[in-house]
Parts: sequence; C-alpha cells; structure tokens
Amino acid sequence: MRSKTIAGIAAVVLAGGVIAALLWPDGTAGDGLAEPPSAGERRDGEGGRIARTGDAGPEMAAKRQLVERDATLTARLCSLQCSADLAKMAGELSGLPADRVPPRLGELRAGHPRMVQLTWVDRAESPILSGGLPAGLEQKLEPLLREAQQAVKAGNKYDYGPIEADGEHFAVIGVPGRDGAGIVGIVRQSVTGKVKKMQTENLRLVPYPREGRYQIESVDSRTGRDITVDHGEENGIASHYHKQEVVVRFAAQPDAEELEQISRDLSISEMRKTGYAYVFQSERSTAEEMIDYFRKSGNVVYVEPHYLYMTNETAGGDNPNDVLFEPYQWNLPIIDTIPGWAISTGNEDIIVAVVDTGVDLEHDDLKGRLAEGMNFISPGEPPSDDVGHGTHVAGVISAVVNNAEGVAGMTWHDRVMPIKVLDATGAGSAYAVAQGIIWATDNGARVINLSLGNYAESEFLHDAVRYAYDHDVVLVAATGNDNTDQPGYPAAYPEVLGVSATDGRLRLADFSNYGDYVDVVAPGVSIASTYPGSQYAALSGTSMASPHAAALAALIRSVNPLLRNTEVMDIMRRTAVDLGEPGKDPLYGYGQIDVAAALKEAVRLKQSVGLYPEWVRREIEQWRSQEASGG
Ligand SMILES: [Ca+2]
Ligand SMILES: [Ca+2]
Ligand SMILES: [Ca+2]
Repeated sequence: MRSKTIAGIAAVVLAGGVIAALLWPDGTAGDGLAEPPSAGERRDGEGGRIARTGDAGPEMAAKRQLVERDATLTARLCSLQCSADLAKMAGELSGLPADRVPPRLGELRAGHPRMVQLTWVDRAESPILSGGLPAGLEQKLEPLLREAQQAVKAGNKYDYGPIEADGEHFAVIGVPGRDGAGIVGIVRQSVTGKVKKMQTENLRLVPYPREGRYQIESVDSRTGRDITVDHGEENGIASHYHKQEVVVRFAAQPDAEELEQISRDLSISEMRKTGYAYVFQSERSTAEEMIDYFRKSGNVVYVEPHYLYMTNETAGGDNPNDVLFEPYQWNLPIIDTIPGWAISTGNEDIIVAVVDTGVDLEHDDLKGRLAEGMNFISPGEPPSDDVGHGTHVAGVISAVVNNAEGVAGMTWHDRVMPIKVLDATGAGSAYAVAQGIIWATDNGARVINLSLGNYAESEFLHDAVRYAYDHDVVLVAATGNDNTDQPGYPAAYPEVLGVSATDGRLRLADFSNYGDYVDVVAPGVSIASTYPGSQYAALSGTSMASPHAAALAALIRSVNPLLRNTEVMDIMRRTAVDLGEPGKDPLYGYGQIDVAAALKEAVRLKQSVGLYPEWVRREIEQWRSQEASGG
C-alpha cells in the first residue's frame, strides 16, 4: 500500500491497486485527514476572490455561507413546487361535489408523501382534514394553520417556513381555490437538511465520512426526437412542407460517387439519412423539381415533399413553463440556452452517461428522460441514487422541459444513462469508475459526464478514458472545488473537457479549481435541479457546472451526429464567451460555454458546401458499420 499527498490532499492507493476516488476533497478538513491547502496561493487579478494566504478561514466562511444559501434556496424551491402542486389540487377540488372531496383529498395526500397534512376549507363550518400534525409540533403549527385557512378563505396565498423542529423542517402553504375555498398543506421539507449535510461534505467543510465500502482518506466533491425547429416558411397552404427539401428512399443504396452526382445536379446544401430515407435540401431547386429528378432516375421506392409536423412544443424564444425556471434557473439564460433551443432541442438517440451516484429512476421530472443504465456498486440492482448527487446532475442535463413542473433541463430529448459507480458515501474506486466509462461506451453513450475526480493520476482510469475517447465519445469532467490549480483527474487528462464553475456575475466561483488544463467554465453556484424523492434542490460545485457542458455536447451531436468527439470539443471551446484576461486563461479556460453560438456553429459546419463530401463519406461509413453490426 502506497499513499501520496499532493497539495495537502491525500490520495490513497489501496491494496490491489484500486485508487479510492472521487468526490472532490478540500484539504482543509480536520480530523488529521489532510493538511490545509498549500499556503500563499492567490489568483491574481480577481476582484472579490478569496486570496489564499495560508489562512483557510475566509474560504471556509465563504463555503459555509454558500451552504446556508443553497439550503435556504432549496427550501424556497420546495415551497414553490409545493404551491404549484397545491394550486392544481385546489383547482380540482373546487370542481367536485361536496361528498367527493374527502376521499379525493386522501388520495391526493397519498400521492404527495411530503404533505403530512392537507386541509380543505370552504364555506362549510369545519375544514376537511387528511393526515395529522407531526407529534410534538401541534402547538407550533396550529396557530399557523388557522392563519393560513383565513388567508385562503379571503382569496390570498400563504407561505410560512421553514419551521425547524427536532432537526426537521416544515412549511405551511395555503393556496386559494374558487369561491372562498382553498387548500392548506403542511409540508415536510426534509430536503433542506439533506442538502445542508451533503453540501457540507462536498465542499469539504467536514471530514469526509470514513464509513462505507472504501477506506477513503480523501474523496472528491461527489461531486428526443429531433425537433429541428422549422422556421415558418409561408403558411396558408394545407400541408406544410419544406420548399427546397425532399425525402427519398432509394431502391438501391447509392454509393458516394452517386450521392456526389446528385449533390452537384441539385445543388444540395444539406443531406441527412434517417432510417431508410434520405432528406435532401437544395440551395436552388424546388421540391417539385427535385421530385421530378428522382422519379426520372428510376432508383426510388418513393420520393415526396418533406412535410412539416407541427408540435405543441414552444421551443425557441419562449421561456419554458417549468415552475422553478423563471425564479431560479439563472444558469440557463446566462449561457444562451433558450435561443439555442430555436436551433435544436436535442435528439433522443444521443445518450449522455452520468457516471455518478446513480439517478432517482422514479423522479416525476425525469420521466421518460432516462436510458437503461448500470449499477457497479451493487451489481444486479438498478442504478438508483442513495446520495442525491447523480440525480441533481441528471436534471441539469435532461429534466423534462415545459411540463409545468420543477425545473427545465438543457435538452428536451437527449437521454441520460445512469451509471452508478459511487456508493452511499459518494465514494467509489477507480475500478468502478473505469468499468462505468467502458460500459457506457459499449452501450451507446455519445457523451459521458464525470462530476468526480481525484488529484492522483491513475493509469487504469486513464486507459478507460482513452477507450471511450478512441470510440468517439465526448468526455466532460468537473475540475474540483478546492480553489487550487493542482490538476485534478479525469478533468486534466487531455482527452477530457475540463469544466470549472462560475456564478451569476460571470466570475469564477470562489471554490472552483482553475489552471492551464481548464477548457471552459459553466454555471455552478446555487443551481436548481432534481433531487431524489421527486424533490428539488439548489447545489453548488464544479459538479453542477460539468453537466451543462455535457448537455451542450449532446445538443451539438443532435444537430450533427457525424461530428467527431474532437470536433464537438473544438466547437465548444471556439464558441465560448471569453471571460477574464483576453484569450484563453488559467481561470476561465476558453471562456463560458454558449449554447446558441455553439449550435449555430454546428449548423454552419453541417451546411458548409466545402465539407459536404466529408459528411457524405462519414454517412456512408456509419451506414456500413451499422450494416456490419446488424444495427
Ligand atoms: Ca420540468
Ligand atoms: Ca482535460
Ligand atoms: Ca479569457
């Protein structure tokens, strides 16, 4: 057994060569775990940043403040989502005959386990109750309950909390219905306490727990259907179709030469293959002229206009209706996500593996957004999340958009593959992480998010990273939360896009790692996302920044699945918004990711006439490899 300490962070190589990883440690933890971070570090030119002077006090104080802020924000997310749930209930109950109200109220409470008591008030003398007040809290809650009932009868909303008692948090929320009726809920906000505990560990305000299956001395910060938005091309005709596009199914598969001939004859600016059919877009020819051309060739099963199917999704331009979006998801507008959705909202064939603590597989706001995953901690078990970290990361990428519930993810259609490699303490071995990366690669992931790391280089983990990279996967990783320029892995491997965290003022987060190996930055302070138990939480960390970049990689691949992983990473770097010192710098790398700019660039490359033969070549290459693998 050999152990080494880098910059005050102990990375332990366990017997058998397994490196314990992987929630970003902060070296300032007590309990003899590690020395304080190397003294005298300072990031120059950074107004308002915390200087490293050998005294870890200010950094710890800032981190404690952040934990409090995240906990408070989480309580607010919880209240707001619960108000929305109660408003739905009030609407439904207002429309029911009186005798149907009590049983329905009971059903509604059963469906919302966090609502310990529901009260329906109307003009009738006594309110209708379901559930009871938590034992010992009656005296505290009863006056608030009466106040809330009076408020809703007067047509007003009521929201009081959090009320802390016996280490638990509660809120009293009232929502008016119609005609002086309304509903009052007593909500257990257990999420607030959990977030506090988790963030205290992850930002390393306390020693990382020693229990668990690994003897960890230091662990890291745990750390669709392609809706190409069709621009209204002249409406007013019964069937909408692209005026310069046709769909063709060939009788005999054309080779590269024939496709190039077609391209020249029809001035094709874009070609894509979907299933058996090709879609051709011309710079000059109309759909009618193109149909005529293909019919005359004799080599078609069918050729038809490319009809537009309108959906009800309000992609592009409009803010989504998710309850927590407008008040809390500052992280999406600041990277131009909403204008980006006008270019692409994603493609369900592009899968992002979240190699992490697992994901809440039953979360209301992740329904239909998950691909089949794997559990490397308890083989044979589903990859569910017993920590909260992986569920939060997954929500940043793929929480259901525009379902009037919770948060909006960055992609509407790309799916998350949950890979559990970190155990209940948020730690895992390099072996489990490597297995997770390889399994994800072999099972169709096109992007892998790694919101985990360590300061020790592991050849074994690096090999797994190279395997994924050589199989054209885009790997994205968090740099760590220790305000240090010590390179963390896997983020610092050249094959991996390293992501640091910014706040809402476009400054590097005080906790964020930095250094020459940082590629880009993304929002990572008080990020609202999904949390186990169909809850929501605000968390901070480079772990939260990384999935923004991973989701963007998936959106880019949705626009053009033929782009190589190196090209996807290159687009993200080139289109990043430069921050700090001009040009690439050690704090911000190439700058902050920009969804709209990156997707525009992906479209530009796809439509570039100069690159057209290359896309055709790759299309055929892909088609052949699919044929070969029987896919
Ligand atoms: Ca949602
Ligand atoms: Ca790197
Ligand atoms: Ca810069």
